Amino acid sequence: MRKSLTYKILDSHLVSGELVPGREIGLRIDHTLTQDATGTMAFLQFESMGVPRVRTEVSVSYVDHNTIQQGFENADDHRYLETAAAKYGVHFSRPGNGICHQVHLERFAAPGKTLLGSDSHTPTCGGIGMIAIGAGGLDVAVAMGGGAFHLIAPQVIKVVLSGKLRPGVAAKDIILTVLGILSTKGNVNKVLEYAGEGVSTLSVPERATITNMGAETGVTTSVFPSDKITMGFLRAQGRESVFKELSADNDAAYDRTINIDLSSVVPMVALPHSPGNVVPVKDIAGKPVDQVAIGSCTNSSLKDLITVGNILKGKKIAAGTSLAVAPGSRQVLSMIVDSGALSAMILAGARILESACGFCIGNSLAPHTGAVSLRTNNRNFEGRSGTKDAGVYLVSPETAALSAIEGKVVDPLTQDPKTFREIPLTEKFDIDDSMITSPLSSAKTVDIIRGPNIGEPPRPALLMDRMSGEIAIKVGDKITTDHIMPAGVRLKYRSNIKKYSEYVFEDVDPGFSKRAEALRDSSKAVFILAGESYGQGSSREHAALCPMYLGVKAVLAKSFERIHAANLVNFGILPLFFEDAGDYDRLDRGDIILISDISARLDNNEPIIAENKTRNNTVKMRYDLTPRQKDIIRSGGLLNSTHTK
Ligand code: MIC
Ligand code: SF4
Repeated sequence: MRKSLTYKILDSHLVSGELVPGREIGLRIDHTLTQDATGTMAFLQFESMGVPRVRTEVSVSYVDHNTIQQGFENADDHRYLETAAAKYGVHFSRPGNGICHQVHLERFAAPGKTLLGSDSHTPTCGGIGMIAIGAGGLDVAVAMGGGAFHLIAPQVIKVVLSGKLRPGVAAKDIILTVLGILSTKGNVNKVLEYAGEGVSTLSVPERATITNMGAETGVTTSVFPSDKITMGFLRAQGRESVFKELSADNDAAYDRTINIDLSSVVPMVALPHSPGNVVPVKDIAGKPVDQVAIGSCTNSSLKDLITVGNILKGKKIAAGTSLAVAPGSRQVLSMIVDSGALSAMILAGARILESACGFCIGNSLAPHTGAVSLRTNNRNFEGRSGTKDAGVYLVSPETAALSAIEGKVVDPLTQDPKTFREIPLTEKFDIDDSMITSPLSSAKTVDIIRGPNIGEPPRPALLMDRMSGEIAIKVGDKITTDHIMPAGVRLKYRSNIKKYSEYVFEDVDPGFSKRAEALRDSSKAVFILAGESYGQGSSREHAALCPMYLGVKAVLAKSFERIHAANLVNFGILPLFFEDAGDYDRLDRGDIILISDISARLDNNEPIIAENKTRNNTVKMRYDLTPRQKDIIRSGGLLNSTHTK
């Protein structure tokens, strides 16, 4: 059969299962990527597996999320990660070197390879023709140890691009258009594969903007072909030797096709509080803007920032509006110095931030109360910016820069097209890998340094066949992992599970953690009741690990997002969904629930019955677990099952 590009790469990495959509497959992983906020736990888990050195072609540990270093915790994590990388054969990208996805694209990514990253925006490297997938830290730890990554063989959606973007319209507007079509739910176990003659009009970093934010649709990943433009990018990075031309077979079969004429794409914006709330920028043009923030792994490439510099040149930002810019990498930063874009930004009044996640993860630059904040990042979940009642609007760098000058939302299409100077493809990037420490050839002499913030990863208990307990929280649809496990100022507790667990559902229901703990301590099971698409967003496994620590045994939801469902299984929590979604209304917080006969029902694929002792009713719950996942659940999580193998 003629193959899609996705299936070609999957096929060449298949180690188990049958490559049929809907079936579980195991993949060989060539590259792994971790970042400090998920990486510390991933390395602790890797250590507890007892593997002496990583068994991948390339593994890189980045420090980009927690770089604020308020207190000793972040710095302790960095030192732990640096020493662990040296011991286990991992490249270490030091704080200040840039955001993991941007740096991986620049310095490591290679067409046709697989990449597993403990960050949901790992698909960024799909822009260069990799199958790049986000997962929980534990899955990445297993891949570092040479284990396969298991996933459901996806359906493939072909996105055919034709034509060319008009001046002032950007790659960000393409992915926002795709989000407008697909929304943020209902796309689990799908891949977006880009094709068509419009592809050759987009540079690799523009393609990466599109694959990066594809994560917001909930797909497994997104991928572009590898072509002459890819070759040019790799040559400019001094890495042409890894180039491989890749595309789908002619007439490959797809599960769905979406056609986008680039010349008709218009500037788009995602309104608060979901990346799927997409409307044309013209619909909100003129709205006063308090803050503009340009950066994040979606939009901080050299082209993005040169575009911003060109727009700001000779202009000043409006009084009453602040502008901050965070270049995606040290390479980008040094090149905007040379090109003059940086001085244009500084002279316009921009605040220049470190090359790191920064405001995107909400650990700095929280907007003022009730502010309108225009940002180029990929997520605008309520409260993620650090200010609960601020409204974050996601836009392109073009829209952001123009709006900073005017102090109100500007539609780039209303400007003279000459405002947007054509930016030629970069022929030579500044190459300086001195902030990446290469692994030592021998690990013998390395001592891993652990500060007091670094604890042991807790292990779940074996599956209970009978769970008796209480629904400790009832939440609605589209609960993100930011709702479950806030990042921002709490990020520094990522390696201290006991402390971090105090903040589970902090913004949704601050009493949850104490309530759950009390139930756990009286040997009661804790249940979470949720609506559609539970666990959207980040890959942070802490959204499963900390609830597990608090005694959560099962989540009863209408539906789950892929990475989070896998994380729940990895930590021994049952992800159960309603056979009849209407049953959600027949349960409430505080209800006493009994679930029995779990093992036998899992064995026989029978529904699991939740008996509601408070309301005297029963509800039927289903599960989407492969035989391998059932084994993991029975052993009380992946670490237990990996360890005992
Ligand atoms: C995010 O964008 O939400 C993060 C922070 O990068 C997360 C990872 C994390 O929570 O550490 C992600 O996207 O997976
Ligand atoms: Fe960092 Fe934001 Fe990208 Fe997450 S989305 S990796 S926090 S820049």
